[in-house]
Amino acid sequence: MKVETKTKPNLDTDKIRKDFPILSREIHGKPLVYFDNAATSQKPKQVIAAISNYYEQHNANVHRGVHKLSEEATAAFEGARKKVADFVNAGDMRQIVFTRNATEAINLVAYSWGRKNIKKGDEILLTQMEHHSNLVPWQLLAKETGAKLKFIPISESGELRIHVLELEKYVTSRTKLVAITHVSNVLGTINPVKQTIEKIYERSTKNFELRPKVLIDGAQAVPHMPVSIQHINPDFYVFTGHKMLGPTGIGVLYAKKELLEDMDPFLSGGDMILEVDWEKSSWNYIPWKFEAGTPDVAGAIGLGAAADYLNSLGMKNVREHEKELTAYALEKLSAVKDLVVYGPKDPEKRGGVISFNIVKNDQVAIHPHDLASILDTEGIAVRSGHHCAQPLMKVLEIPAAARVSFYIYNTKDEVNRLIPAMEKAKRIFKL
Ligand code: C6P
Repeated sequence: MKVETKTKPNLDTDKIRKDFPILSREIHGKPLVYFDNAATSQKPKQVIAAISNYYEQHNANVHRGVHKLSEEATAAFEGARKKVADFVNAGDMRQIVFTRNATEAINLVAYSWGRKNIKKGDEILLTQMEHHSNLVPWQLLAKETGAKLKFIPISESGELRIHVLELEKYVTSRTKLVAITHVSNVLGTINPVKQTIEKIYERSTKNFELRPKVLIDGAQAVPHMPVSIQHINPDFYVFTGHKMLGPTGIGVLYAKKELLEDMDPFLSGGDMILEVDWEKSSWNYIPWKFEAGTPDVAGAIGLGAAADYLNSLGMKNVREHEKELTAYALEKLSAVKDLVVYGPKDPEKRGGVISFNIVKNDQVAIHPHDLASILDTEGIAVRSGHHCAQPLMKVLEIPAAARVSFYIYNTKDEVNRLIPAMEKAKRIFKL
């Protein structure tokens, strides 16, 4: 029997790359290698065209006019909400609130739900691997209310320690909210959010009067793998458009319907009201109760087009492509002497994010900013710094890290260019 050794690639990167005009740019005379996708992704022609087409043909304010253009703009805006709801299997599109980004979505929950439900002595449980966006809003809430923050620790391999004994320590009768990232933007760790939520629910319903609410930060998950919110079953789930081929300025909050109904508005003004009198007002239906003022109509339409684009590739293929590239890059990087990679070694357990340092005698030997600048001279864009996760840097005992992060258009040939560029940096630093 003939054994098939060459399998079909998950994505046709040659074809995909033609959709991204920016990828034909040269940087310092070298073809651009864009490895900073966890910060923001590039945008395909289809998304750019959807935004241009809206401004050229349908531009009007939404939910306000009875004229044709306003109806068209409203239909495109609400159509985008439906596309986004379907993309993450949210169930009901009324549970999708458009925000500016993931950060604003978390702040919305911290203000509207948190100010009403968190009291002195309550506990908010986070993890050691949270992005500042899923930490600072809870710090402010805790300071204002007298609540306490607790943190699920991470293991040596950069995974959450969430076995039963740990959860007994961290989930108590006072825990009112658990907020966890789905995928770490530094370690790449894919957290088992469904199982974690189940364990938390089980522990709290067995032992306590109330179960805590759970918020999942999906900023680094939704762009890169199939996500079914109904399957994961969180109370809140947030993500951001610009990391998933969409434009900047548009993000998403998903929440359970009864929570949205019960929460007070975050921002107030036009469009979020039903009736306004001199002294008081009543609120619009969800989700518009949380979308005060003229929304980012073009942004939502661009995000809808991004969801269409990703659907046309298939999110399973996107995940497989990134997994293969990550495994390849981890193997290639392992040949670079003195290079330390943070996070799980197993590509199954991580997304397409690899943070690393050149370490000698337990010290970071090339500052990641220097490393990133040298890679830039080779046309390779990577991020360096604390990655908006300063407390995690303390846990890892490093000042900063360099990070490559992949997406649908990245290739093994590009990874091959990374290795000599790293060696060049080492030569410059005489390492
Ligand atoms: N991380 C990175 O380079 P906004 O800025 O609101 O669109 O996304 C915030 C955010 C929230 N959670 C996680 C896990 C994230 O990674 C990010 C954004 C970027 O890692 C920019 S700091």
